[in-house]
Amino acid sequence: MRKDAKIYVAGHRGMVGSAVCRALKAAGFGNIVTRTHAELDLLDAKAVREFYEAEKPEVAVIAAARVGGIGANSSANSLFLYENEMIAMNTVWAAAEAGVERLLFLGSTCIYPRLAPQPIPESALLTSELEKTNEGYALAKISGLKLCEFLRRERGLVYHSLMPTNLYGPGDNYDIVHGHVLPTLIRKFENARNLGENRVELWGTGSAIREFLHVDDLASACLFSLELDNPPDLMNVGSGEEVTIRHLAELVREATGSTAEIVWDATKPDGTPRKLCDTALIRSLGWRSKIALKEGLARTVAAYRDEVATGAVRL
Ligand code: GFB
Repeated sequence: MRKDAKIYVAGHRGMVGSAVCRALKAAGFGNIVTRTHAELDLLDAKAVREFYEAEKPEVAVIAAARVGGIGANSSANSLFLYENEMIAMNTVWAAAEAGVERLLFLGSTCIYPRLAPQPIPESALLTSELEKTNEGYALAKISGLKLCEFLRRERGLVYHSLMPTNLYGPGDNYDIVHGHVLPTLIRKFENARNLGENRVELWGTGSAIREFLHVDDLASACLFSLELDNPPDLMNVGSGEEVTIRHLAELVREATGSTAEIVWDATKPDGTPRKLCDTALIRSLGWRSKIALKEGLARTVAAYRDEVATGAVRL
């Protein structure tokens, strides 16, 4: 990619989009186009078409999405399906119509079947049933990546996708009910430490296994894949570092300095039992993650404290 290429980053205020913008700027890409939600509603097909026609970006990175943890997804599958489907269709289709040469679409490893072989290879896509708690989100992301694949095949456009595993990092959403597990645990243990509470209630049984990737590692994978002349249609991005939710809780408790006892609410869902992605493909091309979970966790707790202190935190 030329350093002066005009690059549109959709979702630049989110955790992923802001990390992608940071990485692009650090790598010397200075011509980045963004729009806030108030300036451009990605659910509005006409507005998105007009935006692409007016701006004519050469490259687009689609990091905009309605995201959330198991609580948010399972209580609003319809909303997660509708909004993410519209965002994907509008941003990808209008890009093709406006002649955007290159597009990177971001999804999530929840597109894979609930009981996919572990570690999950890209070839597991659409081989069996999805996890019910995030079926809406997964279906929308599958549509988005398929639209990229079809456009590439039919029109020769280099539109491709990355599927990151569970992400965390600065700028995350710390909402106790709607957030993902890692940021929610940071907030719960921080609150317990600050308020001197001696117990923290967590969801499920703690037996589910998740893999976590720092968002700056994902941003580096985005730049890496955009620099490939002929990227695979779909590539997983992960750290290979798996933990049970129980162990994660202990790590977060330690990172925050809390001593609260952990209590499990087994009436809440565990979700997919295990979700480790197979990263052989992206590693074979030369990319690997750099930020280990313990280090990333320490950095994220520090970032959370800064965000709270400056009032920038998303709760
Ligand atoms: O990140 P998370 O909410 O979603 O993690 P998924 C859920 C796991 O953490 C479940 C446990 O096993 C929960 O039982 N958990 C324990 C908690 N305590 C808590 C808590 O206080 N809050 C939360 N949120 N979980 C998401 C999908 O699945 O993964 C999204 O819903 C997306 O669509 C994302 O794909 C990457 O990992 O289960």
